[in-house]
Amino acid sequence: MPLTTSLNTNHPSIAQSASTRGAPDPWASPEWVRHQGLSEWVRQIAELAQPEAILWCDGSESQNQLLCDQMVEAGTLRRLNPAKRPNSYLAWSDPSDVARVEDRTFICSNQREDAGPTNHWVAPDAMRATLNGLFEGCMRGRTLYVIPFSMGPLGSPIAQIGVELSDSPYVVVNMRIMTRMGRAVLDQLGTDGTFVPCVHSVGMPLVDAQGTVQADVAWPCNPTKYIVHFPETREIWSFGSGYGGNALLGKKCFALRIASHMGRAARDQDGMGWLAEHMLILGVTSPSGDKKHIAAAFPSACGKTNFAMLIPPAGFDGWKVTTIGDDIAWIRPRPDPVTGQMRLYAINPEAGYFGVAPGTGYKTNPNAMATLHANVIFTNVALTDDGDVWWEGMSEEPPAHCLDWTGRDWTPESARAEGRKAAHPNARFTAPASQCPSVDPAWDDPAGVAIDAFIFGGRRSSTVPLVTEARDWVEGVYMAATMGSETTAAAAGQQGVVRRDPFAMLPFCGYHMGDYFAHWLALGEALQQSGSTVPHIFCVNWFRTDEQGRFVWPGFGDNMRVLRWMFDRLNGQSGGTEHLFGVTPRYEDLDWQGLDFGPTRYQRITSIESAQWQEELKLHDELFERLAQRMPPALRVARDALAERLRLAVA
Ligand code: TSX
Ligand code: MN
Repeated sequence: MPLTTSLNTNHPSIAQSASTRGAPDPWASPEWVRHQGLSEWVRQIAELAQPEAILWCDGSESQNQLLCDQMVEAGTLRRLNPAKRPNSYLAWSDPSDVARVEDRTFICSNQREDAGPTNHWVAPDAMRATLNGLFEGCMRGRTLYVIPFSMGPLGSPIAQIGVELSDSPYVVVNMRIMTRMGRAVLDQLGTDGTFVPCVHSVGMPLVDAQGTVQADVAWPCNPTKYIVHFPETREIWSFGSGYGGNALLGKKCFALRIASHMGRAARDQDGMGWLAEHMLILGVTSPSGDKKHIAAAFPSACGKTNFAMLIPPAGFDGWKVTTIGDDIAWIRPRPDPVTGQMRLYAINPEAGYFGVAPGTGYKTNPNAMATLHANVIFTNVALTDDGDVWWEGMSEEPPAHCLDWTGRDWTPESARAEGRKAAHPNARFTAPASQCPSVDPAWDDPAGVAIDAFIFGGRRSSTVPLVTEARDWVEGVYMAATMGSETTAAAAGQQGVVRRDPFAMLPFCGYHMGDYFAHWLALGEALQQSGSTVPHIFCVNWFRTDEQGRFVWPGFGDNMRVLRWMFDRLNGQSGGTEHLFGVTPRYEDLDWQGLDFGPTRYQRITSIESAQWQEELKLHDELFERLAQRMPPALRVARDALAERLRLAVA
């Protein structure tokens, strides 16, 4: 049956499909499914994709075990040595299906301008026609899995429900770790609740149109890939990839692209709206028990997960960092139950970590390593001879022999000779958040945690100082809007190119980036109008280098020194010096206990060079030019004020 209308089940135009009366219905939903709109939508997609069977995922241990066993049988998963890594599995993907495909990612808003110049856009009708063609019969010979999931604690006022239909059992078992998944979600949804429909296929049917049966492969996928979002009707369609952000549709597609649009649209209803951000959330507790919550945005390759699980260094006895989330934050204004003041409450919409494995090690992130002790799905890491996993950066000593992520023999010698990595650089772990030793007691609290500060960071070898506090909300939004990060491509010459990634949201915003800046400004304005204080905003840079290209700041646990300065600033208890674009601690404003780091080195990572900032401003202007049509005037004012301070500094 061709699909001619929006597939949003909440839309009144959805067609009721005819079921055969009397005859047993192979596609009937189980009795515990009480949402008729959901049942009808599942049937409609099944009629299009023509799977051999439909399986409703209930989230149970037994069903999960069955799927894992089937995938082991099929060669999709390898069971790891239960003595080393209990209840854990390894998947090796097709070598062509290893990362998100930004070139194939589309925001199909009704109006092209609403997607903005930084998103790929296709007219919704044209895209629906394309998708109908691709999805017709695409699940022949496979099982269609119905995956009900909640982004956020079940029943939280900030949470949202989605249902993903997928022909990939790998997706099912990953979604079970990354979200609250299963029957309890449908109980929450009731008979007429709202959900975001997500349709996913690996795009490799096992039976062709003539009925000829094909053998399956360990990692089915299709060279043609589409990752499609319809923001106005709140639907997601994904075709051709089984990998991470392309296939686990609750994460980047829903929790960032669709949810960012939802949060912005909600402003038209309640005057404030909410935020869906590419941010970790952490708690900092002082020795006296005072606690603050901080949300932080970093582009990829800046160590976001490491920062979320930071362990304070020696000399910080009694200080504690706890993890609420490592990748995404949903943030909503609500009155503080005690003071009545509006505050921003954040939840982590996810239930697990889908983290980059290479670079995660016992030295750089012991909390992550402990999280990975059991119940993990690894993807594209190496398999050791004793049935465990390994990747570059996990330990100083590589195994003498292993199978690399493509299944070939790998030794340290072959690596040196051929420059071949054991793990793919984008290899991943999927692990339950609850297993993290630093997990915050409130990580699962439906109410969320009240945010006291935002941090924006990037990887910059020069120009941007270790830490700067914005003097007000607009200055902070300007910092976030202009943040950039240097590329870390291994190829010589490519390294060190600054790429703008405003709010670390460039690939993840479901609408025009200029409108997104305006939403942040409006929310801050509304909070302040209501008599509330807004969170402080900081920008950080752990990555300044010396003349030899060596990192000057030790980073990792020592970033606690910066966190402590922020903590004290929030209490009005630490000093700093004002400069071109904010306030930076003087040497004596940081706690140096336990670290030998003198004022001369400190100067290297906090100096502000006017010549560098003149170049930097030109790069800001390039971004603003690109977004010119919808650039909020307040950010232009902030830009001009910075330019004027720079002019005075040079003069
Ligand atoms: O994650 C990182 N963080 C945040 C940690 C809480 N990384 C890893 C790179 C990103 C994936 C960092 N790398 C950090 C950092 O703060 N800083 C650096 C740079 C650096 C690299 C190696 C050293 C020091 C700094 N090594 C030694 O000093 C021995
Ligand atoms: Mn991310």
